[in-house]
Amino acid sequence: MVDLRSKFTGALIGSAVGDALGAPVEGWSMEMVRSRYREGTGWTMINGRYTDDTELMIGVAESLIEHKGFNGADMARRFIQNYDATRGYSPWTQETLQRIREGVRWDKASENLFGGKGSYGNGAAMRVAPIGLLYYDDADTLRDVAYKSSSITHAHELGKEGAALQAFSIALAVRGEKEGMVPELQEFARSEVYKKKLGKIAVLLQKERTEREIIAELGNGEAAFNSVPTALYSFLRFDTFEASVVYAVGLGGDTDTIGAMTGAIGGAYYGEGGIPNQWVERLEEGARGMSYIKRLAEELYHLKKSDCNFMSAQRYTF
Ligand code: AR6
Ligand code: MG
Repeated sequence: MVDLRSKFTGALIGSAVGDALGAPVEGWSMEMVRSRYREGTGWTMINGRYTDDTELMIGVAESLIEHKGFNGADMARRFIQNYDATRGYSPWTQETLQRIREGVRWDKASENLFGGKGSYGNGAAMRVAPIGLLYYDDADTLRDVAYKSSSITHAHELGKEGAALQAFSIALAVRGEKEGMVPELQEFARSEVYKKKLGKIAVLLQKERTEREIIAELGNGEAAFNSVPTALYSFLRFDTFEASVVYAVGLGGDTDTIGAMTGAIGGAYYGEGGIPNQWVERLEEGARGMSYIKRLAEELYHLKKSDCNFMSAQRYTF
């Protein structure tokens, strides 16, 4: 049995590890990634520097902890405060954060992107791990908070749904439900696009598939629907954190984000102990580095615990 605390730290550290492994090869083809890293597992992390994915995830965690739950204005403020231009933010996210800084409401600034539909990029899903952890036993609140947190930068239905599915995958991983994950997610999903992809995952898992098939069927791009299912598949296909993340990054494309999302689910399932030590040790430190991310995970865990105690105390009182 992996204990809950280790699942919380595993998810956040796992996400950062996947991001840092994928970052130096972001946008590369599968063949190019393979020529940079070695065949098989045992990869050496190149420099341990994380990207916007982790920086935003840190903002999500900080805000949930500070407000003991979701507060949109505060979460947006943290994204803006933590913003580091060298971390590879998309131009649309930069523009949206700038608009909020100039006074546009946190849930309005992203609405007018892409002809008024908003972005369906994976930028909301890649940062959602703290939400999957805090609400792992409450699917309705998890969905609601995942949608709202997405709408800060990603207003498109498919962007929000991608974040909710990624959060729910993490929740199921916390609960140790790997076998039943796809059917549970199919029931949870509201959009046909994702229901179809989940159906494909179930079929693809039935026998050995080539990387090329996986990329063609599930995708490896920046759209949430072309990367959230790919991360889930990468988790489900293997039995270790390492094999899943190496596979996810090895597909090429949006490697940092698919790596981060696979790492978050894997970390939530196997716990911190399942993540190779040499990767954790190479993760950047500094003001918001590995130790800080770990501390955030522990604070989220304590928040979850106190929340549960409060709820059960209430049940006894009334
Ligand atoms: N219509 C057409 N194309 C779209 C739409 C739409 N409604 N929405 C998104 N795209 P974006 P992200 C395409 O810019 O999700 C960073 O490196 C469009 O081509 O919101 O914040 C992160 O680490 C758009 O440029 O970015 C991630 O790896 C693209 O999807 C990655 O970038 C991504 O949407 C995505 O971050
Ligand atoms: Mg990134």
